Amino acid sequence: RVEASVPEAQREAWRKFSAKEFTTKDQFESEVVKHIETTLARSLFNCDEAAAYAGTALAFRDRLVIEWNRTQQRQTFADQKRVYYLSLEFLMGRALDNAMLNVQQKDVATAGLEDLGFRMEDIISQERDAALGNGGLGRLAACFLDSLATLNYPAWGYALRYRYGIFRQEIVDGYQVEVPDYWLDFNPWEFPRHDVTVDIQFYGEVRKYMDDAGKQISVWENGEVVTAVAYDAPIPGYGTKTTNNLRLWSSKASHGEFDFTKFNSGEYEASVADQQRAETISAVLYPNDSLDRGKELRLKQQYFWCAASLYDIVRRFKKSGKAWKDFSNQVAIQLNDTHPTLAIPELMRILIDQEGLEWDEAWSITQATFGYTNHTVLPEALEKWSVPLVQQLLPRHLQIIYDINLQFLQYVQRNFPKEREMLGRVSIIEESEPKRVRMAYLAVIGSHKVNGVAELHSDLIKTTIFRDFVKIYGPDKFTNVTNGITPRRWLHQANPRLSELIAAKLGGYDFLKDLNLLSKLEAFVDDKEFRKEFQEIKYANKVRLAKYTKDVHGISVNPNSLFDIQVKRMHEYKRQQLNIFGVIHRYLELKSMTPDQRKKVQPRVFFFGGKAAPGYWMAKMVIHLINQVGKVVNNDKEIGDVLKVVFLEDYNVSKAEMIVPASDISEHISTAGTEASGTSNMKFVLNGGLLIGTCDGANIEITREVGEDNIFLFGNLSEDVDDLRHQHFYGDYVLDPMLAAVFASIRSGTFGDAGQFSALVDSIVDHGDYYLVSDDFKSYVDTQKLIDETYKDQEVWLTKTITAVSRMGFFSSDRCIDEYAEMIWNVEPLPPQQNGA
Ligand code: T68
Repeated sequence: RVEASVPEAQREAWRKFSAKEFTTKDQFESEVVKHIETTLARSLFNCDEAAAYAGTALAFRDRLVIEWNRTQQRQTFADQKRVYYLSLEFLMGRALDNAMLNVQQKDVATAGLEDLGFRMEDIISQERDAALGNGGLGRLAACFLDSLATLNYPAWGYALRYRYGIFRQEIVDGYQVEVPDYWLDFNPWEFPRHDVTVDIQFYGEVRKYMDDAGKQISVWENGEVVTAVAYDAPIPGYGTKTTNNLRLWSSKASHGEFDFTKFNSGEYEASVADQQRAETISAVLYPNDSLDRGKELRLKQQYFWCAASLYDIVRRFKKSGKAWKDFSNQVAIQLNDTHPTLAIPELMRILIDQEGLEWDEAWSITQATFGYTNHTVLPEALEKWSVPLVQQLLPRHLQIIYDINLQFLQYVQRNFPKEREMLGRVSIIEESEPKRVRMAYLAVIGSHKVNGVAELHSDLIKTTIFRDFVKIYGPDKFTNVTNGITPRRWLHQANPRLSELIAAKLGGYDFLKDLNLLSKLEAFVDDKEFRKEFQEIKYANKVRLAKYTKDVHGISVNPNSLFDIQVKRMHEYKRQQLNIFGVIHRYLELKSMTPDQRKKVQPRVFFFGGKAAPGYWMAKMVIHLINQVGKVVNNDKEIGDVLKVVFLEDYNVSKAEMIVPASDISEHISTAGTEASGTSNMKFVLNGGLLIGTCDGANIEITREVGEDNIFLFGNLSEDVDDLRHQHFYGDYVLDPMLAAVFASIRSGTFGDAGQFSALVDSIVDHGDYYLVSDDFKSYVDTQKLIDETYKDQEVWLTKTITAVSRMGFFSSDRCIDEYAEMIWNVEPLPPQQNGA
């Protein structure tokens, strides 16, 4: 309904009774009690913490929805360019705490809950994580949503509504066991939009015919149809009324509950099976974070999501009544990795087959619309889909991909006539058996900008995987946007006391919106009172992690020890094995000391956490080794508190919020050139911890910002990696002797049956040490020694941590989003009007 068409009397009634946001404690309590008594049908006498959480969440959800409706209306009226962030993963974690802080009503709610007999902490911890992601890539998407809303950009996220998020990890006898994460039992944050559905086709065939004007028309028909249903989640910005939308698609059979023809003819089972097959598409998040497995269901997920999202985006554009040439002035679509690359041929299909545009016009619209972010150079992670599979599932898209490739190769041939070998190298189709579609090349060719996620990484993609494309398109198509993190979740929410201390010094919380203001903290680096409080906060955060470690894992650790933390997905390139070998080395040294010598050693606790992909047996072996080492070391009476090893089970976003603020040192020790950026490195420094790291990913820019004195770098550089690998290949190197001693102790059975770990040891000793553990071992051990020495002078350490915090402004995801907006999307913010309209 257009406003003018509604009679004044009706308008008056709507205005009078329009939903209002609570602003006082009493109003909040009244909302909570109403939800508990009516929505949940409970009472004072059977309201447990779960129900109190539900009531609180529903009260806040109502609040968000009011602003979310207004934001959507405002964005529709403003009619300016919108950003669509396509990501198969959004690792959101918990929503309640974030919502309370972003709308700045946590104090009101804390007081209200207390009146009703509950403690805020207990209520927050009732919520399950929305774990719709694997790791850094998915969490980056979540931080970006927070920044987009906070900076008032008109932006939508699009993903799948997985019934099962990333698996829960249990450790049984030291081994990882995967448990399904069924998280949708109660999810107050989503709104089903049963009226927003899209029918998506798979399989079938392409029929070509000439229309009356003699133009060739392609029709994709006779396929199987699955319906996408939209579920929306509100994304509140911090300290603004802008509330954006995350739209998640769920799959269901296109004919609703049952196929009634089948049902009526007695084929009950078959009709249910159809339904289940359709629902399988959005059933589960693939748990591989850096390996492409090429499974058909994964391709189905990708197309289902791309097609539903594009349909939605195009529908919205068409409502504006604008001409197609304006599409890329209204729409920017960012491809988070290659997972949504099918959106490129899908938009071409819509424009050509359905809207009747000519190829060239469709292609220039498509290129102008898309931007592509690359997150890896690891060859095993680059997506390549088998041509026969694409042919069968998406026959029309394969034709379009071949046409894109043909045009592209002709262009290359014209411009580089002498470089015939280049054609095979840059072709979208890899001439393997079977042939495969190189999705990264399709993404580069179909986008107007390609970015890496840290400076080194953005340089590397230009000299390795996309080298030829830099020559073809020129260097300006490639750019860098160094990753960032949202200070709302990773400082204010995870470390409220530190946030409060900073606010007290800087005269308010403006730094949460402009993180560069942190630089003003440096003036307080010698302020005695400030230093004391800063140190007390770190200690309290360590005490909290120590308590958790005792309660959950039964391991006592002393919070006065140096807390050393490595939490991230388990992967050989991230080198948790280097860390645990370092721990074993330390243990062997301690065992060779006299008790008096041992007393002088800086006590340390090594915390590990992270999931291994279920089929990645080497990563699982490292988990097992860590647990075996822990078992031996933690029970060694001679060692006591001087060394402890803890594997924190089921690392996830909400646990990160507790773990990150508790570190003295965290480890970011990937083989140089392999970690695109890393983002937890930024979180740890922002929370007053220092890093030990290689010259890799964003570690390099963190060093530039905080200064070389405030970080512990070690190891070989990325430019040396090729040569070193060569030397291993030709047997032209010596295994580091300290590492040899570590292996000898593993082989002698110190940590249980040595056979269990032989593949891990052999990969280094006999199979080329691809990740250069031996080459970096000495430098790593020496640097850990330096850390022990430095930590002994707590005043020096404290100065380093405070200085580093004050220099972290650059790593806010707000800075990233402004860079994307300016360099890639060309979109402007749409701030809410002061009068609330
Ligand atoms: C990470 N990638 C990078 N991938 O490893 C990390 N992959 O260096 C970077 O900081 C981060 O992205 C953000 O840019 C991932 O997390 C995945 O999770 C993934 C998931 C599915 C398929 C492939």
